Amino acid sequence: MTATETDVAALEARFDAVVAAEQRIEPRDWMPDAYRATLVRQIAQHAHSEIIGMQPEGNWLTRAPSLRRKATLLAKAQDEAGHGLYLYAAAETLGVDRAELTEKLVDGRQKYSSIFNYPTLTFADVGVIGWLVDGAAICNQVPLCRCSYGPYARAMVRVCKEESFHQRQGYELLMTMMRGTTAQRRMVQDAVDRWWWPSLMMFGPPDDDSPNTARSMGWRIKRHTNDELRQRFVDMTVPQAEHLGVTLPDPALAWNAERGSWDFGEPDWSELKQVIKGQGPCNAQRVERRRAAHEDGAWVREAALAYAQKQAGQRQAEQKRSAQ
Ligand code: BYC
Repeated sequence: MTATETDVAALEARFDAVVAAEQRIEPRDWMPDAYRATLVRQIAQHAHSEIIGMQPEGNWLTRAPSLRRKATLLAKAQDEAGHGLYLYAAAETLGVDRAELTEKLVDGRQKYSSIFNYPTLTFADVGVIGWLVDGAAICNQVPLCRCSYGPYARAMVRVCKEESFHQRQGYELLMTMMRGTTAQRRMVQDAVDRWWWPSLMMFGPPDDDSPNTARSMGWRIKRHTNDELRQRFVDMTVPQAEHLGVTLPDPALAWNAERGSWDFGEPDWSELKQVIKGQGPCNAQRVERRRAAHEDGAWVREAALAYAQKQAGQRQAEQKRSAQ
């Protein structure tokens, strides 16, 4: 072994020991290149999902049925912008630049969650996104608070607290509609019928078709497989659906006393593949809208940069004066 090989072996051993001891890897620590690349991939996708995820709900901001509903929806969308920012900041600790990540998103070189490629046809969709989509996000993200990479794990703590509020506002909205007219109840059921299967697909492909899971679990980035989290979500959601008075659109849904869990049907995995490939109902529109917003915002970024440079120049001049 050369001296360099010995050094790398020692660094690897330390990295493995930190991960095995459930401690955190921090930005300045040595990490394998593939671990860094996996984190950049997942955190960037996650950040993009938060930002693109504002679009389906944003569609209803100008048409919310009351001032209270509008204020709540605005606050939720603002939280999502905040989540995107924490996550881009976490990705930057790995040595990538957020401008470059945004370029990759709008060029179709990086992904975002499949769920945001479905249209929001009625106001009930706003409630169902809160209940099911944020509910699925919570199941997926609570374990990420124990992810081995410190900045990602810490960002997730606050994100999860806010997602819990989002889920409750969605459920409360749906409860209100279910207490309303027959037309409102139908609207809720229709939204549940359209969002149920895409929500199950948020957890990713089935375990036997998930190329990244085994390695990500070995590194303790992911703490559970896609299928484990999907099952957890179904078990959590079925009683909530009963309480709400809606039917989940799956004839195979049945309590399995032996497993102590709900059996459920197979999502249409070919649909997930199509949506991930960019061929879902709203992919083109979502990316185009993101590109336009990025271009429209160029002047804000330029102004902020010019202001920061001016401030830095003034600070330097002051330091020079006080040193004289
Ligand atoms: N959509 O080997 P796999 C939110 C990709 S935002 C698109 O299982 P992995 C919210 C996957 O990336 C919620 N792509 O991958 C915001 C991989 O492709 P690449 C966003 C998907 O990474 C606003 C390939 O398929 N949450 O909550 O081990 C309003 C094979 O998959 C999807 C996160 O981002 C999908 N559904 O597991 C309301 C959570 N599934 O990159 C709510 C963080 C899979 O190899 N991310 N792919 O080309 C994760 O936990 C994991 O990355 C996943 C996938 C479970 C999503």
